[in-house]
Amino acid sequence: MYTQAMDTQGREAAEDKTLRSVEELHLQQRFDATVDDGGFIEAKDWMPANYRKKLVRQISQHAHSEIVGMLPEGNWISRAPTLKRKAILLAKVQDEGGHGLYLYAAAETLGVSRDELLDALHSGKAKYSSIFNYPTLTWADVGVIGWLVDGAAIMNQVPICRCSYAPYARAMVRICREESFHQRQGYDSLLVMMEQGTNAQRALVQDAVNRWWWPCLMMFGPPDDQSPNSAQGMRWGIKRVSNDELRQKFVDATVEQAKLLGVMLPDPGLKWNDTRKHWDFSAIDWDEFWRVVNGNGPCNRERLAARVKAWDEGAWVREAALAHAAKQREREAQAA
Ligand code: BYC
Repeated sequence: MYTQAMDTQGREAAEDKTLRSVEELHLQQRFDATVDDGGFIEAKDWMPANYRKKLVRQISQHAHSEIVGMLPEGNWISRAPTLKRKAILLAKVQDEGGHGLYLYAAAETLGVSRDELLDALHSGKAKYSSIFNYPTLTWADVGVIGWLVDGAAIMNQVPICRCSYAPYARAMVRICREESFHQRQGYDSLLVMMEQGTNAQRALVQDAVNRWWWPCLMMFGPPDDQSPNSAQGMRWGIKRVSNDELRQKFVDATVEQAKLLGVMLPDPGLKWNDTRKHWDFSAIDWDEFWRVVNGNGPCNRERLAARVKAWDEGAWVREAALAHAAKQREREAQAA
């Protein structure tokens, strides 16, 4: 009797497993076909566990980058040179906070909680963009961040509007619109300094370009042949264009903008290649990139400490909001 029961259980389990895997195979085929056709996956659709994991990784890193990205420019809000520039910068930094929130919300649709994601950031486990570990030394840095950092961000993010995961793609459409305003305001601010400023102001712009150029090229990530996430990311339509291709597109677009602005890009190897129909540029210092990514850039510790401090000091706001929501629910329940 006992043995029979064991047998039955075993058979049922085996049948169940077979049934599950047929079902899963079917779901996998449907998923693959959608992704291969350039279609979109919604939060409620079946998806492979690794696809979910890869998305949580990328979307949360992206969200953290937006939030940490508020810090270098936030540093200049109280020192903006005019009321107009201050209002623009306030709006821009606030936009970055909003981008972080859309992206955390997109990551939450994959079944992770915001607390988990923020814990990973605050404990130093999660990555965020290397670019935000550099200091903003002068007002010209704010313009250069708009022009070059947001310019690189747009180049990288426009293809993500077609990412196969629909909630991420939808968030990116709005983010990209706002990023293009950010880039324009940065370029405009630099143009004013270059065209109407003093020699000292023009020198500040050139100095900021010299310091930000190479870190901006690193934003696109390691070279394709050293990018462990690229192949699967491209196959799944999470990534549409490769790190190196985007970096090249950015260089090609920026060289022309630099000419109009009247600044030099700090690379003696920058040269038009008539065969490739692209600008050649010198080798990137990937040791510096990995140093920064691994926590040893000029401002890594300062940035993380600022985020942890803001989180700790904001605890009372979160508690008050939760208490208010609980009271409201209670009142609604009593009224019903
Ligand atoms: N910084 O295999 P790979 C903004 C990591 S927000 C740090 O090529 P993937 C803005 C990478 O995570 C800018 N880490 O990775 C905000 C991976 O490590 P894990 C942020 C980097 O994912 C406010 C390892 O290196 N944009 O611009 O295929 C104000 C190997 O790389 C970086 C996004 O997040 C880096 N730069 O490609 C103004 C866009 N690069 O995770 C502006 C969405 C690489 O395996 N993300 N790593 O431990 C992406 O498009 C891709 O994730 C990346 C990297 C192109 C960044």
